[in-house]
Amino acid sequence: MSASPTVSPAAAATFRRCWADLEPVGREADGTYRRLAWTQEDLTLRAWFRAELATRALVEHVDRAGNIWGWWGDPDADGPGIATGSHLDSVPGGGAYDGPLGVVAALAAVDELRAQGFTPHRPIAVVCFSDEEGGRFGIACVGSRVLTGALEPARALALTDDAGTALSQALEDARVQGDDSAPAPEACGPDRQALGRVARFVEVHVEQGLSQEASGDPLAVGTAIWPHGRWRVTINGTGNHAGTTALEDRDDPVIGLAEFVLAVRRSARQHEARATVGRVLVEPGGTNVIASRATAWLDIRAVRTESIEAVLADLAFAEPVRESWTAGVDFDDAVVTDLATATHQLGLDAPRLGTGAGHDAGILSQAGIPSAMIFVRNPTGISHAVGEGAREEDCLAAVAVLARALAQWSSARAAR
Ligand code: HGY
Ligand code: MN
Ligand code: MN
Repeated sequence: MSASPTVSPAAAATFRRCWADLEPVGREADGTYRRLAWTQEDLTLRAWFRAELATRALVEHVDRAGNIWGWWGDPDADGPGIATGSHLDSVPGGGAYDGPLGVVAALAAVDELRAQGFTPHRPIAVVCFSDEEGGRFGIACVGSRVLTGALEPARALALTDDAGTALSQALEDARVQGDDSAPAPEACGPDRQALGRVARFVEVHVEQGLSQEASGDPLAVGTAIWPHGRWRVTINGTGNHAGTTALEDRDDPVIGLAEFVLAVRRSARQHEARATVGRVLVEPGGTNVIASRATAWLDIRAVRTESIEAVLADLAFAEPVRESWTAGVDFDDAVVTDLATATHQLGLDAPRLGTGAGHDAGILSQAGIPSAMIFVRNPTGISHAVGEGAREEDCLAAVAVLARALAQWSSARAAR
């Protein structure tokens, strides 16, 4: 395999410095990251991103959903333009790369183009989407879904976190703490103007799996996102004393929860789906108390929607309530082809990969913006947990390919 493409010293320095800036923010003692939407960690990251835009004289536009765009050139005069970026929020116990890699790669790609003396004829934007993970309020891609109209603002604003704080309150709190990029709840909603500025979107993302490590491919081109959804299951019981209640007198919802979780695994295996119960709530939660209620959140994904429907049919006994649904996405062929070509021109052959992970690129694609992704090899394949990672050499290769694609797409007024 030929040597990986790389970037100018300036762009490599940007990558390293940005990574060093981000590394301590929201890092927990066990090495995972807790950067939940609109918490202090997120506000710190958002302020950091805005400063990075200002450093590069990228003109800041914050859309009505709180996503932050930095434009090189004027998209309202010379657009629509080309956008690239990702998110900075994490899941609880998250890794360092999921999201930030795409944001830092975008900033480094701008620096790479400037180091090459490139001047875009079409505007280029670096974007940081808000609340992609849904780690606090329970629905993924809130920023891009509200932006595109895929999520009603009223529903989004009413979402609450485990402490019962509504998103609307979290936005108000962020504004009080000085983050004027947090939309006022009453102004939060779709933003056709912001969306109309974007002709194409590409997201660099750490691979969330081991296929590239196994195949020895530093980069891959993301071609599709599997359909996936989230459901909530509530099992009611009768609270009682753990020591004085005979087993035959119990109505313990945790037993039902255990049976449900095992049924999920059986059905997922039968229907070739990936179904997960990663979050449960047992109330009231006393060690010496038989619970009165158990709640489980179910995440189901599969290559085919029919597989998800089959799993849901098996689990109908538990009456799952849908909280979010994302139809499968096939990314734009022309964007995929251009990314694969740019990679090849830089000496690498990039396999084309579908993914079971959701991304803002998928939401923008569903809103009609031609999009695709560049996946960076992850030596552990782990994501959403400690151990998530990528080699710097592979990250810089992604920056080189991203810069080349941005240059190609912004060199002339190409078709959308
Ligand atoms: O859940 C997902 O697939 C993404 O990480 N938000
Ligand atoms: Mn992500
Ligand atoms: Mn993620």
